[in-house]
Amino acid sequence: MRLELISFPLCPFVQRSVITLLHKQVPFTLTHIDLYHKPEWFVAIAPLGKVPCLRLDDDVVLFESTVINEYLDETFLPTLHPSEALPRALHRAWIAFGADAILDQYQMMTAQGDERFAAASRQLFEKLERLEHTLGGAAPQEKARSGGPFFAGEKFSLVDAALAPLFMRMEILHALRPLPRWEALGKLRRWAAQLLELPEVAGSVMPDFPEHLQRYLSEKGSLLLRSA
Ligand SMILES: N[C@@H](CCC(=O)N[C@@H](CS)C(=O)NCC(=O)O)C(=O)O
Repeated sequence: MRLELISFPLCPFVQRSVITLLHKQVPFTLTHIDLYHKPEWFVAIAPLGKVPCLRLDDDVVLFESTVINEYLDETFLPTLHPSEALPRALHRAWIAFGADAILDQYQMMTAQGDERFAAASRQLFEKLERLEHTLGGAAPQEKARSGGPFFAGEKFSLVDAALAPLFMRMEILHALRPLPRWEALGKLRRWAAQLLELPEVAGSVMPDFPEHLQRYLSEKGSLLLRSA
């Protein structure tokens, strides 16, 4: 089966699927498009007009990163999802949580005006702090953890693939302008560091990704670059 992932190079949702494909060592091609000038062929095949889309054998098109990742996970075994229904449901819930945090992060990176910037930052950091406390607490999924390095302990899961793009951007932003509330999240940062070292995560973005992201932020007039 031929797999073509349709991408925008800076998109964290595409990155979720690239990580999953690389982790599972599944051959695929990557087609980048310009989201500001969407090609007609893309508009025709993408029901929501968003990347990622996964085209199978030039025929069927899947869309939505969580759906694409679950399809890849079920098709190219072994699975990265827990085998039991409750932990699997919790993993799906945290993947959805991660998607919301990615959107908050995007809002923070591109907010125009101090009020919007403050609101987006507040929403993002409240989520990150909640995640930090969940990792240390008595939530049901914690019982499966064996002290890291990943979300569910020793085994890399789809939660790791889904959150690594968020963490990669947090570290890049923190390097551009110190973010004390991120710095304070010890467990998340240890988890992030483990993820960012993995070849499937490091190789999921173009070379010089931090510089590309910084250029994008600069074009967007990001308030994060104010003191950079
Ligand atoms: N829920 C979607 C979100 C994908 C998404 O927002 N992609 C952005 C780029 S990062 C996009 O294609 N935006 C184009 C648009 O909204 O027109 C997923 O998980 O795949």
